[in-house]
Amino acid sequence: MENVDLKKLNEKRISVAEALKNKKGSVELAGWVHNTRDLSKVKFIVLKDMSGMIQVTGVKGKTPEKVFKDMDKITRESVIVVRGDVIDSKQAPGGKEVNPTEIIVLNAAEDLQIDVPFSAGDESKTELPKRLDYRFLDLHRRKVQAIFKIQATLMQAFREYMISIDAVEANFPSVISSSSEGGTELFKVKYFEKDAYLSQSCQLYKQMVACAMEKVFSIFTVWRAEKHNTVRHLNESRQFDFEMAFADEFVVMDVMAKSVQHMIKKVIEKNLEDLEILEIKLKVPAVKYMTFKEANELLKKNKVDTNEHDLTGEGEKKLNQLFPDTIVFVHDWPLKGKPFYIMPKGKDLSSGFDAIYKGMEITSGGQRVHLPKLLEERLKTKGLKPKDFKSYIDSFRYGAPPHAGFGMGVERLTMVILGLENIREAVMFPRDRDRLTP
Ligand code: AMO
Repeated sequence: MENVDLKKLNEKRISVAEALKNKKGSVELAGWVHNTRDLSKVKFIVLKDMSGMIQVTGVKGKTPEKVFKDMDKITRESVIVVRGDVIDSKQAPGGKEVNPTEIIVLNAAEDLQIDVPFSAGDESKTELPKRLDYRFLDLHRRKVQAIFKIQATLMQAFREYMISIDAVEANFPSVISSSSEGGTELFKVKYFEKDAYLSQSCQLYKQMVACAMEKVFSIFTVWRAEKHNTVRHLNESRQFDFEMAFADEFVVMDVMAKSVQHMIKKVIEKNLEDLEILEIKLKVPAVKYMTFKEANELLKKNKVDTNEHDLTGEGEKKLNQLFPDTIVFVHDWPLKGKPFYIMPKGKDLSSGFDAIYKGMEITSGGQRVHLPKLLEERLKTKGLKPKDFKSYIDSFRYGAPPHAGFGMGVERLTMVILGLENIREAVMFPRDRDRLTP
């Protein structure tokens, strides 16, 4: 184990991608040992960093003796600095290799095969629960990195789109005093002498801000104490939230569709290599609108079981088969199937909607109740106490425009566009019923 001057290393080091692209002659690289191979007279290390992989080739009699001698002793995932010369090589992957003059081991990895039954190689067949137990190692894999690089692009592109329509990014409290979605799926926390809860959504806050600042957005973490363990639910997840004044559900469905189209376009542009690693072909989605009644009639016609107040999982899958690569907005949702803050439309229907994409609900939203009297009624109908929502109801007494918005699951969107079987693959460190570490 040796020390190097990290400031100097940063000044001199180039990335593997740069070395592969156009560099010849002396270089300094740093990264992880992906693999080693010993053919007795020739030894190889495959070095990886975030930009790619390059072969480091030692040749007996040519490579400095000590460097050559130690090359095959370096364990996989060890962190090394390689100094040497980049040369063209027909046999090497990428057409270039490094002839090392010096290899410095910054931190040797313990032997993975012995200490943990885990392989950090891209070919690893390790099951998801084990991978999540060793997520810090799992994150060394290019396939896993590709997922999170794409997710980062989604978040960046969401921000970009929102800023382009003059929405203001907002932060909201994560500790709240009462439910924001109705129901009982809240994590209780102690807040000094009071009982409080972890935020289940920023719903009430984004509405209050939109009523003052017109357009607001956030990428917000939410907690839901649902006990079920499914491949599409997390207990801690993130949402792309948007809220807009002077808008109904049709205005915000359009905003959502355009934001997702922009996000996917950016992924196609920026993450070409990551999509290749994951073997995903992405298309910018088309958009389709239908009422809940129309959706259910269509599903019945296709012999799919339907539900009175919600779409069934099977129904969501069928909509994807009927309209592939399309965001299907199902609006005029039954009032009973939507939370108290959604504006009623007549006696039984609402201004709420869900968006289904690639066989799964990714978003729900709608126009909100901005009239205090009606809001009190809606709360009572849902078995909630208006006094627990005093400041929220009061906010609509002093200049609240009609408004609408949506919340879209960050992990759900990542999951569906990358065809992941389990939503946990779309979170670096998932929190579910059983998992609180790492
Ligand atoms: P909703 O509860 O439908 O609506 O959530 C919005 C979107 O967030 C994602 N999502 C989840 N993802 C993973 N695990 C969960 N447990 C989970 N729960 C929800 C889904 C879902 O479509 N305040 C409203 C939105 C609004 O009206 O603006 C809300 O939270 O993709």
